[in-house]
Amino acid sequence: MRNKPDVNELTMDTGVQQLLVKAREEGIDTAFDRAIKMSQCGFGSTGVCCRLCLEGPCRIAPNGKGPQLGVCGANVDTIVSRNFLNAVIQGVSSHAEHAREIAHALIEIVEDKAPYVIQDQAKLNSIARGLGTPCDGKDVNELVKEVAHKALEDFQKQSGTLNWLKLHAHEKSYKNWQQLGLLPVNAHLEIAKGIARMVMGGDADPANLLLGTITMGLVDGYAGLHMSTDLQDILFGSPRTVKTQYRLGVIKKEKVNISVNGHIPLLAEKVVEWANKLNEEAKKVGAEGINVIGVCCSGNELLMRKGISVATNYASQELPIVTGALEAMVVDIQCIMPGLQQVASCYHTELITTLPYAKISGATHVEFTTETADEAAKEIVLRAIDNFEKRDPNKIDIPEEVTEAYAGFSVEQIIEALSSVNAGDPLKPLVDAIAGGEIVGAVALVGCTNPRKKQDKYNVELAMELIKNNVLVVATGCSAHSLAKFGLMSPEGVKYCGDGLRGVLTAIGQANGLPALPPALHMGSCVDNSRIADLLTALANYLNVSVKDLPVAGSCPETHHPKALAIGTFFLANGVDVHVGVNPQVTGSEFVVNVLTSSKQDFPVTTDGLFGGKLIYEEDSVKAAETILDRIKKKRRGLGLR
Ligand code: BF8
Ligand code: SF4
Repeated sequence: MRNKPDVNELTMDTGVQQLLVKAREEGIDTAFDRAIKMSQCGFGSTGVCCRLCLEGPCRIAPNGKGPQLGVCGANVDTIVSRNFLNAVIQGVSSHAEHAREIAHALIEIVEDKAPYVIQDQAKLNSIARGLGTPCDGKDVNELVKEVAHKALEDFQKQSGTLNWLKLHAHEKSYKNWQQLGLLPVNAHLEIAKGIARMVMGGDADPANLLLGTITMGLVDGYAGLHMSTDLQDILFGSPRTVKTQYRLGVIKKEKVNISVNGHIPLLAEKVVEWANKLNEEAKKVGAEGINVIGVCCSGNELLMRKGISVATNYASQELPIVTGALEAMVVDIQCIMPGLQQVASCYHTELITTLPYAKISGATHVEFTTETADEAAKEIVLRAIDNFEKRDPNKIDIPEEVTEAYAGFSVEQIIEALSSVNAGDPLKPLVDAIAGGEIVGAVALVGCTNPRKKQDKYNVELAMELIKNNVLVVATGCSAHSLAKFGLMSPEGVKYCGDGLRGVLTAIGQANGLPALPPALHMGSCVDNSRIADLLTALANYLNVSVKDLPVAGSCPETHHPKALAIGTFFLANGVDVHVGVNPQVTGSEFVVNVLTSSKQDFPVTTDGLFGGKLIYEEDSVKAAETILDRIKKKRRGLGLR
């Protein structure tokens, strides 16, 4: 095992560094330590290991040395493309399940079985109209039920394509997928079909497998991301600009601290509600009140709609426990490290799982259903209050730093901000700035942090390079946390921008009563990448071009989860270049690498040729920014812009 590196090699976040030192002193391992101990297998990291049947595992040796076919005769291209499809399916099923749960909850709510109140009737009407459901004369409950049933059809129908794809896809992209025979029928059917084609003896044509992966990307985008966002906006309200705080300093010594970690906001919203209701109870045990803080994407969801502060992102999710001042960490699903329980067991912190299909041994389980949402949230908050007195004062150490940031930039909110500059034609100021070159293009910085990479460094470095070169950044997921922590989501961040971008952000900001808009606009959680797709579709419609023609790209510099690969596939299908900064585990097949990463003139079948976007794998953020800029400039030339 390597010696433990200095903590400042593991993360840019000084609060996380402080707690990593504390954890080491207390003999506690975190994900950063486990990443150092865990060597990476060369076969697995290039995608050439197949474990799909009991004839194997089979692995294809690099450079033609050793066996070049699995026992069944599968070659390296088949094995790598099947493994890639497998990863994308995992991401898709996470997002589709998220959307389905919200649709199901909406039905329970309007049938009076679940204690929530529909918050956004304007969004409800607009989604209903988009789905072709007449609104006139219907009450809210009736309309919610119809919309929710339309959503559930996307998990049941046996012909046609997803209602949510028809609702949101750009017409030109839609036609392209239709011609290629890639339109998904229903989410569950496609997930099952994807697994069926991936199994031993299924699809063995690597090009066909990769096309099947694109269909999975469409399921992810429409029956996962878009559906989740739309239904959550209807239920909890569409985000509006909020000011908040980031970093571990948001944990308060005098308060009962509860962190929510996960993705589906049904529970997290209720925890906030019950924390407010039980604030006085906390005072009875000597606390000043209750402080709910967010981690990962549940953090983003609560931040976007409620302005709840955010402690940290994925890679350092164990560290809030190490403050010794966290009474409960409540989790639902996705990106929840099982290692949380080992760390929690060293403190008074109670790790509370809530879903019947996502438990962690050793953790407390408080079962959450929408029908019993109030009882579960109340029990969780009361448990946290009880735990306050179990703190060990000698173990408390809370980093002081906090950073202020703005979030809540839904498409509706961005359009509203632009309307302050041009009420009659809100997109015009943005489009004029792109045409004039003040804004060269836009990049969506999305996704994760990964304990194998120095936390936040690659997200922040890439954003800095881009804004310096007048590229507007929008962000979601854990990368949004990185940018917020380092000042890129506050108006002061414009000092890092090139002159053109700074001028535009300052003008729009001032029209809205701010010194400037932040150079990175926080658009939400990972499912909220749908908002980014909607913005691109609106721009493409405005300019009467395809999404693939726009001078934009997506980037996930610190990728860790298969969900990020699913989201990336969705954007590739729309013709948007996608950068990843972590090995996507496909490099063992030259064919797969060429299909995904070559330009259309360099290889017969590429995603660039079929859809207009390609995968860029580059670990160095500065070099990645150069490649992204080159591609953006190429797309500008295609539009006749300098
Ligand atoms: O859905 S950004 S580390 S928490 S996968 Fe996970 Fe990645 Fe964070 Fe959110 Ni998204
Ligand atoms: Fe080996 Fe083929 Fe089985 Fe994979 S499917 S483990 S390559 S025999």
